[in-house]
Amino acid sequence: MRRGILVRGPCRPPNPLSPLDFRPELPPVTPPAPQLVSTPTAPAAPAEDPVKLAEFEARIARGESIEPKDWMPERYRRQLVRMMSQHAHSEIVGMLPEGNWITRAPSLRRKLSLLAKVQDEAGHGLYIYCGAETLGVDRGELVADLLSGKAKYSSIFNYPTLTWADVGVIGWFVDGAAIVNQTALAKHCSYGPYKRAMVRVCKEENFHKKQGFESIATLAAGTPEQRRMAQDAVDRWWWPSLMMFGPSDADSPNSAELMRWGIKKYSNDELRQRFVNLTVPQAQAVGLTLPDPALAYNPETGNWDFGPIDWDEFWAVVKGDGPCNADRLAARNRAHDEGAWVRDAATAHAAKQAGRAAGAARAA
Ligand code: FAQ
Repeated sequence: MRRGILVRGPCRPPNPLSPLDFRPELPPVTPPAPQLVSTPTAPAAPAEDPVKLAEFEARIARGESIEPKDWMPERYRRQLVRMMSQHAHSEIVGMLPEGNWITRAPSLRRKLSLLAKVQDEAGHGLYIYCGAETLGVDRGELVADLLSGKAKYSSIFNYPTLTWADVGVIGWFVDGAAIVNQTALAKHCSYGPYKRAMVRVCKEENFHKKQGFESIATLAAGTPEQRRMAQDAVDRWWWPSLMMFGPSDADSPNSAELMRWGIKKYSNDELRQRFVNLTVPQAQAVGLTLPDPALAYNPETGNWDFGPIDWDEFWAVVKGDGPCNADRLAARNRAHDEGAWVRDAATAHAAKQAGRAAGAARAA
């Protein structure tokens, strides 16, 4: 994909040089200093009891986990609901681009692993919705916000999967980016349920990344046509994958508050840099080129410097004008409507069970 051009296409239908050896986190990088002072549109926090707030912030400073029944500032609760619900929606919508290829996987082995991966993403979504519910929100309302288009989900899932190689690159780049982001949450997030959920999610994402990279390594070592297909997928997914980490720190209204309260440990730019540092040697290992002429190792910082990100494209996709936004929402709405009978049956079953339990209690 050329920089700045949104591809319109069918939306439905320990050694970094070793392709199969991944560690979720890189050694520490020296990132550019975060510029979180400018918080363009961060909404003001409601007034809180100063004593409780000071106790809460002392707990955060001591590295204690905040649990659902603990006192927390309203802004902390709202930030977590926002972030966790967007994350859960991303996992659910994220099933669609790869789901597009389940019926066309090139072998039984590839089909089985893709089926398992897509199911895992569904599990992550449900798991994170459960985590969000510990903050006193109703999952039905969160899902309604997704279906109406009010809620955000990750920009990356608004790009089409045009060839089989896209499935491999999603595992490699998208799960790879998710691991970098979520390992930080699993290790450091101050909210206990979210932190614990991320431990299991990261283990599964790590496996997804391995299967994606292995698939791309196979294509890269295959026929010239397979190799071209792999390179084309890398070219199209690289920049959108960097955008997954969110706007640059200077334009990130939520980061300062999230970092102050220990929800996010690292800024968007720090994690993006970590991902680039991790991925460049992997691309070199399979002989594929990352589509950025400015990519260069910087011996002073120990980082791979990269070219400018097209933030106009990012915001266009976030605001609903990506190649597949409309299609993704339509697909989710269709699935929700077609699943109504399952929800009705589960509700009727629960009512029957509750009635039986009440009858047994009366009889005892
Ligand atoms: N797409 O102030 P910030 C996955 C929004 S899971 C769309 O920097 P924050 C697994 C942001 O919400 C991928 N919107 O926000 C998988 C905010 O809007 P709001 C999801 C974006 O929260 C793999 C506004 O821009 N991962 O891939 C994006 O500090 C394969 C300003 O941004 C997570 O959710 C974006 N990329 O940082 C599944 C991880 N970036 O709410 C299937 C947890 C920003 O103020 C297949 N989340 N925005 O209206 C996070 O780490 C953070 O929430 C960020 C955003 C980094 C996503």
